[in-house]
Amino acid sequence: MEILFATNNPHKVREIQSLLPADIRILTLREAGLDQEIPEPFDTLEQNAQAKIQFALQHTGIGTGFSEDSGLFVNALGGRPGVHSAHYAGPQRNDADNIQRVLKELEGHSDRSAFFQTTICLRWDNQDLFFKGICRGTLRSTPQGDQGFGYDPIFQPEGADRSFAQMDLIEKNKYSHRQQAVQQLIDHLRQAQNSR
Ligand code: ITT
Repeated sequence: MEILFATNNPHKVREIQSLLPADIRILTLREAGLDQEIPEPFDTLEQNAQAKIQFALQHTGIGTGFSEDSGLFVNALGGRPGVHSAHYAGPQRNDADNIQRVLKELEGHSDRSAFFQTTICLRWDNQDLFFKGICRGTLRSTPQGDQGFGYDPIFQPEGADRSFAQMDLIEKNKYSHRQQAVQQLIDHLRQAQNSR
């Protein structure tokens, strides 16, 4: 099976493809002929995920696919950067700048707890289905590691002693928000395949 994944983020493609069984292959936006930024105008992960897959399907003419919207929610910052994680420090969407802004805003706060949350929206048989995952942890005061993407260098998941960016993909997947949501996506795709 080949399924459209409506994202412009190659790290998400890599992480999700690594979790999918060998017989489910991601079709990227570029492979589907769409090479543009997809608008994310809403305040919730769910609404943005739904908007992304709707936009991608409309512009490619494909009938089925999924999208993913995610973010880092920092408790001492009232949940920021949240849905604005990708461009928190500005439209340049730069990971290092985003990290510096979060660390600066956290200065003086003793509560360094945070969580990643992700919502996948699967458009299947003309229905939108949502799958969610959460990974709780704490924010380190200095970035560590060079793997992964986004806020990985400062995020340490509960139960680990190092940052996501110090882990390889297999280890990150043991904890990650994305892995939890993808597992539900796989279960749904399997059930749908079996009932055909
Ligand atoms: P698409 O919208 O094209 O899928 P994007 O990077 O713009 O790609 P989002 O709008 O969902 O994606 O923003 C998610 C941001 O949250 C992402 O750019 C990172 O800054 C952060 N993020 C999400 N998951 C993460 C993870 O596993 N590790 C580190 N940072 C993550």
